[in-house]
This record gives sequence, C-alpha cells and structure tokens, in this order.
Amino acid sequence: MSTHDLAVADPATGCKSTTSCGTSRPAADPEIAEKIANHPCYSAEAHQYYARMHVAVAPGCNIQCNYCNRKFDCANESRPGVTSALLTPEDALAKVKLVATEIKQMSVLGIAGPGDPLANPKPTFRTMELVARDCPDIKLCLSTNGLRLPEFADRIADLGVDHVTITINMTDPEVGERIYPWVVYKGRRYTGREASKILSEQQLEGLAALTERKVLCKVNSVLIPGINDEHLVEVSKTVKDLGAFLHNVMPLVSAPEHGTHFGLTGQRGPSPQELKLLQDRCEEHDGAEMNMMRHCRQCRSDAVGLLGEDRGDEFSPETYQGREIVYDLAGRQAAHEEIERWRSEVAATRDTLNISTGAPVPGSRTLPTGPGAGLVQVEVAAARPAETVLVAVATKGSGVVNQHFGHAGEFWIYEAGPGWARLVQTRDVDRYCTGPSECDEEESKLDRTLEMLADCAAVLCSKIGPAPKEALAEAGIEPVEIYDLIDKAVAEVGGRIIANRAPAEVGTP
Ligand code: CLF
Ligand code: SF4
Repeated sequence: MSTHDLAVADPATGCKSTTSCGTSRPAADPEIAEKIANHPCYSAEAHQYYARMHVAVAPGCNIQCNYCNRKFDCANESRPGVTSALLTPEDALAKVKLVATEIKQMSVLGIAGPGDPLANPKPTFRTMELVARDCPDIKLCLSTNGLRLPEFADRIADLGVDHVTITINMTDPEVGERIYPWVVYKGRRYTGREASKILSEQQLEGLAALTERKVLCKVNSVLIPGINDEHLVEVSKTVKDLGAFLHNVMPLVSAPEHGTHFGLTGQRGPSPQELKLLQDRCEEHDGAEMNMMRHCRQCRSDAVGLLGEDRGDEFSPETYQGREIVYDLAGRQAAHEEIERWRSEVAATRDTLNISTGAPVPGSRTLPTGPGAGLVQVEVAAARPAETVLVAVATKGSGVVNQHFGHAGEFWIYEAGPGWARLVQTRDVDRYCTGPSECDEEESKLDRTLEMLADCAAVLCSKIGPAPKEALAEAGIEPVEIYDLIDKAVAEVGGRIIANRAPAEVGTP
C-alpha cells in the first residue's frame, strides 16, 4: 500500500531532548525490542495500531492514596470517578477470548484493579494462568502499588508476565506522608512517615527484583503540584538506576465530586504545560535522562480497545458469560501481519522523506539495563532541529491524520519541524476540565479546546467546520485540513511554519 492510497488505508480499523523518545526507542536488545513491539503502552508507535484490554478482577487494596476514593477504580492508572464491575477469573477468560476475536489488534491483557492486583493475588494470578493457557499470543501485564511486589516477583516471572507497572510517587517518606495516610503490611496498619518508608522500600526492592528477572518495568507517578513535583526528577533517576525501562508521569485529576482527600481539600492537578515541563526535565541530560511515556490515557480497570477509545460497552456480561468461545489464533496472526505490513510501509515513507520521530538511528551509546544486566548497545536518535513548534493532530490511529476536528475527543501533540515529528503528549477535553457544569455547552467546549491547544501553532485534522476554523485562526492557531500520514504531515506543516516565521518568533516550545 502506498501513501497515496490513504483514503482506504486503515488496516487496524516540545520536548527539549536531542536523544530519543523513550517509548519509541527500538531497543537494540532484541529481547526488549520484541517485548515492546506491540505493547501500546510501552511503545508510542505501537499504540497507533495495537489495543489493550483490562479485566477488573482485583477489588481490594492494602494502602490508601490521598487521590483515591474506594468507591471507584484504583486511581494509580484510572481517572478518578469511574467504576468497573468485578469479574471472576473464569468470566475474565471468557471476556478476553471474545475481545481477542472481535478486536484482533488487541495484543495485551492488563490487570490494573479496581483495587491493587497484588492485594488480591488469587484472582489475579488465576486469571493470568487461564489466559496464558488459552491465549498464547497475548502479552500479560500488571499494574501495582508495589507493596507486595518482592513477595511475588518470582511468581510473576514464572507466569511469563513480561510487563509490570509500579506506581511510585516518592522515594522520600517526608513527601510520602502527604500522599499516603496509611498502609497495611503483613497484617499491621502503619501511618505517617513509617507507612511511606515501608511502601517505598517495598516498591524499590520489588522493582530491582523484577528487572533482575528480566521483566520489563514501567513506573507510573502521579504529578501532584506542590507535593511531589520537585521530587519526581529524583524518583526518575532512582528508578532508572534500578533498571526501570520507562517512566510515566501522569497528571493528578482532582475534583470535589470524586470525594478524595485531595479533591475535598482543593489540591489542584497540573496543567498540560506543567506536566510536559516535568516530563521534559526527567528526560533531559541534566535531569534523569529517563525514557518517558507521553501517551498514557489513564484507563479504566475494565478498558477495552486502542488507548484513548473505550469499547467496553460492546462486551457486556451477556455477550460472553456461559458461552463457548473459540479462540481465533490464526485470524489474529493474519491481522497482526497486516498491521506489521502497513507499519513497515509507514516507516519506509519516513525513511524516504528523511523524517525522524525522535526514535534512534544506529549509533554507539551504551545504557545500563538493570542491576546485573550489564550494558547494552542502544541506538542514538537523530538530532532534533534547532527550531520546532507544537502542532495538534486529530486521529483515530493507524498513523494517519484521519479525524474530523469536531469528533476528536483528544488531540495528539507533536513537536514539529523540518524532518521532525515527535509525539510529546496527548490531551483530551475532559481530563483537564475543572467544571463539569460548563462542559456541556458547545461554546464552552470550543473555548476549552482552544485553551488546551493555546501553545500549538497548528491543528491538523481531516475536516473542520467554519466556526471552529475561524475561532482557531483568531486564536493564532492555524487550522490545517489534511488526510495523510501523521509523521509526514506534521514535519511538513512544522517545517513550513518555521520557514515562514521571523527568527525571533520561533522558540523552543
Ligand atoms: Fe494496562 Fe497499564 Fe499494562 Fe498498559 S494501561 S496495565 S501498562 S496494558 Fe497504559 Fe492505560 Fe496509561 Fe496504564 S495507557 S493507564 S500506562
Ligand atoms: Fe486507591 Fe489504587 Fe491507591 Fe489502592 S493503590 S488506594 S486502589 S489509588
């Protein structure tokens, strides 16, 4: 398929760093490369093509976070205020088989709640065992607060769970006591600084144990302005030294109606710009030089589909409970081959046009990969151009600008310049919404979108109506109607904007 055939091509349905975009780093270590190739969270590029699903099998939790209300899902990976219905491991298996057949690009099963998976080891591991037995091509993934991680490191590795996320919001108990009022460890309840000390020690020990066992680890951190914002660069350094592959700094989502301690006490979340600044700091040479995830969507514990979409409603219990579902392994393999064929065409187009996504090209830098793992050769990214601008993209995935401005629930923010198209953030309207009462009105929605895209030079979408087009132009954001490969369109539009601007107007976003 050539890039000229984009109208039918849909097979699956400003950082300052001059090195690499972590999530799109094609690690030279073939084992790591294989692990991230079709994991939508560990690879920004893969997330345009592959989907994940979660099954909500783990209800209880053994700690209290000040951004969590137990009526809802674990807020370590979910947006507060969403509730997922609990499944038995057997029902979870049936659901996985059905989703895997209907959504063939679903490549990963994650367990992320609604409580902490390792506070509920029986249903968590039983589900993993059943899926490993019946669905051999699905990657297994787990997200935990880490309190019981050292205890279960061997079991996780033995089960073939390749990816584990640990939420680490601090390594300093003084910071921790403002986030965690208590933890329950080995049957005893701890409070204050002692609680955070235990939690932190367990998290770091668990991380080291997993990386020693070659399990690929991601660390999630919730950015809480005024509490851990200054501390998170240090956290990033620490977890990198212990072998974490990726760091995902997520915004605190806090509102009184969520009923959380932070929501009720008026603790605010960060703006998209504050979040990006912190992510950039973690990644910079004088920061942690960590591999950062930029495309997290803070999913529900029963999320289904591509990141950023939720197809959970299509799979209600009646659709899978008590049904004999045949696992279509051959059909899935054929669908994945088609995705890979299209991905390599997109990559070939990038190569021909000499466009970099911040991903590495062959070079000679060496990086530690974890305690005891020694050094591996990684590839070095193409240099970022001296001048870039931010552009927003409306897309439904598959690497193509293919969404109407008005239909976009989120925008992908790219750093753009001549030969440069690097995904640095995704932003959606609701995530940063502060007042639900205002969000229903069309005009207010548009105002919020404009506010959210205020630091962007252009918006790329397949179509846009006259009113938003005018509003964007008035706000100094160029609306661009285009149907093309994202990387190509972003680099071209960014390059043109920079070329047309007076030098003083262009800065580092
Ligand atoms: Fe799920 Fe998490 Fe595994 Fe991904 S989600 S358990 S690593 S398969 Fe992904 Fe969702 Fe962000 Fe999590 S976008 S919230 S990082
Ligand atoms: Fe809530 Fe998750 Fe924290 Fe437990 S670990 S208190 S479920 S956010």
